[in-house]
Amino acid sequence: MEDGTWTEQLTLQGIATTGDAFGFSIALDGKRLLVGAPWDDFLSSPATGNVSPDQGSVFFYEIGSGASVFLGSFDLNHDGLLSPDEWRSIYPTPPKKESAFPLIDSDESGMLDEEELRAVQNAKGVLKTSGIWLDRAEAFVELDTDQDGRVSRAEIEPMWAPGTSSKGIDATWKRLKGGEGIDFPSWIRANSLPPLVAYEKAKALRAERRTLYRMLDSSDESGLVERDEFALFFRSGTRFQVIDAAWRVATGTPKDQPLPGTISLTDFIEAPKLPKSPWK
Ligand SMILES: [Ca+2]
Ligand SMILES: [Ca+2]
Ligand SMILES: [Ca+2]
Ligand SMILES: [Ca+2]
Repeated sequence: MEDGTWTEQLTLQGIATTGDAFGFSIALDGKRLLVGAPWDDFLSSPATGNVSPDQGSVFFYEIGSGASVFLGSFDLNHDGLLSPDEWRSIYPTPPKKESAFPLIDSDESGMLDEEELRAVQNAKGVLKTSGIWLDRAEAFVELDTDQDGRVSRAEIEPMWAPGTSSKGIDATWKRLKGGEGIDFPSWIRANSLPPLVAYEKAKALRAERRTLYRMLDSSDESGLVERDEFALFFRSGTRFQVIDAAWRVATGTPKDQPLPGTISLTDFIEAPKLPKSPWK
């Protein structure tokens, strides 16, 4: 199996929980992985919370393809390899002496292939600049969700923590001269992208919240978290005013508005503030 980060791309149906036999069958094809959960339950009606049990699902995962997009973008003669000249052309200002190339060219072929590029990810020391390029490439592939070859203003938002005000994001976007979207070469060469460390943290938090949402919903598997499931955040006996106040914050409900009965997965993931998880 190839090294890299496996990201869930698409669930063809349902949400796997205990008893769904997630991983009952798997199929691996190069960069793609299919995982079967033959007894997954399927939410047949989100409105009523009706669940059709044991309908089965297939989960679809794909390995990050930052290195291949990187290679494709800077491989000017389309031979599937990066020559020293093509490599130098990536730098906004090529350095007098380029020392990274021979280090990345681990088979000493005089050319860089995709595997050699992939090995540079998260590199430090002499390969720091190249490491950042490849990390940026990976982030680009993840963020360009409509795959039009540009990261748009909306697509860059996941680089910040949930609940970040759009003002700060707008300022960064302006500084990056983002306009209608940032194409791949500009993304790699950009002076000041938001820090990838913060992006990784924001990504981890969102993934954690996604799992938490499923856990909260596991009492009735309605596909939605209701107010009483949200109460699982709190010790039994907690005053309902305390829970309601947290519910108001989580659902982003203004003071003069009545509280909603449910919170959607997206709103939950992007909530400015959630109570501390009771399972941590
Ligand atoms: Ca080439
Ligand atoms: Ca090589
Ligand atoms: Ca895009
Ligand atoms: Ca529920």
